[in-house]
Amino acid sequence: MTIEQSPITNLPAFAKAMAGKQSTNHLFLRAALGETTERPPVWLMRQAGRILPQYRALRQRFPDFKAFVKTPEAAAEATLQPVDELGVDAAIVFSDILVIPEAMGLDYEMIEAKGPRFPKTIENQQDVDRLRSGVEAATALQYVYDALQISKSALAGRVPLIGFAGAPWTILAYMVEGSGSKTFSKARRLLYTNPGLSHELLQKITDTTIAYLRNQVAAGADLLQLFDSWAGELPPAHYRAFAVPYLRQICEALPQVPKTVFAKGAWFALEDLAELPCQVIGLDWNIAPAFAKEKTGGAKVLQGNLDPCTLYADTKTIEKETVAMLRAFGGHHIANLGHGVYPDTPLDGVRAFVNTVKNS
Ligand code: 1CP
Repeated sequence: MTIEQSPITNLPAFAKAMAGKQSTNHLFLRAALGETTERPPVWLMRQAGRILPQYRALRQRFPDFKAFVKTPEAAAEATLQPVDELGVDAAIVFSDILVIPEAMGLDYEMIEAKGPRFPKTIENQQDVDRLRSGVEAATALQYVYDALQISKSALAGRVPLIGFAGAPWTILAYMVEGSGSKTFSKARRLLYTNPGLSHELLQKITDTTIAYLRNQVAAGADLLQLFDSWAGELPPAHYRAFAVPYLRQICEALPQVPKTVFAKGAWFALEDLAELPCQVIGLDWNIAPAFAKEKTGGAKVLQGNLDPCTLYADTKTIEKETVAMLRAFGGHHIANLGHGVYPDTPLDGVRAFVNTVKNS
């Protein structure tokens, strides 16, 4: 099947543009566009990072994570490392979802081995009014666009380059909560106590994210992934009211490239997600492939969803579990884990996973 005939996409301009590119490995984009491919493409969420010795060496030059992210040459190096070391079928630009709150005026610190912390959080109308948004906020992220541009030319078409952003609900959660959280109860509480303010904040985040992702595409991103890491914290009605409409706005604003929505824990929202104008739905490991296929009705390519903990097992177990997952999806599938690879995962386990998919 050619890209133009693909049943689940309508991106003729994109298909034409791709035909002219010298990319040697189109597998990931072809699969994302719904083509039947000779094998599923494979990459890993959080593939750039501590699992790689060369990342750990590079990271030593930057005691501060944010300084690392803001040095485009270093970020591009981290972006290419998993392609060189593991032979994955896509690169993802090295950055973080928290650059958006920072660009909007809410500064954060990345605390070693703990995670992000925002000294000031969003509590009231004044806090929301003070935030920059849209094109103006997105201009502060030139370092990400530079990292994409350098990565793209260094890749020289070897594999496609993924750009990304956090989904508005997940970004709101960090801005209100001030860090990761076991319950996200402050953020969830705001949706009940001040729905109007919640929507205002979500709209400002959405406007910024759209401007940011447009710039990412201009800088060379071939596909965009939205990470809704805390989707599973919301009840279905709230996910439908406070998350899905903003995901829709973002997808609609970026018709030029294929898009993936990864909403962790949102098994209950698969039918809603299937109606978004995106091509790929990312799945976490709690979702059985058959259940996801049924709920999305064949409308989307599915990405995922091996339990990241599988990669701590022996090679034979990893091979067996990976083959079982590939069979369960049975095509229209991009192989990945159900969430980011854990930093202490043995590299041999990661290799066993990637190689099993590549030899399938
Ligand atoms: O290969 C890649 O995917 C690298 C690029 C990347 C991406 C896509 C990084 C680098 N972060 C992210 C996305 C991201 N960041 C998400 C969405 C994906 C997910 O759910 O895992 C989230 C929630 C964050 C926030 C974040 N950044 C955390 C989680 C904190 C919490 O609340 O639990 C942490 C620890 C970070 C720091 C970070 N970002 C990236 C890396 C490699 C690191 C660790 C820094 C280091 O150890 O060097």
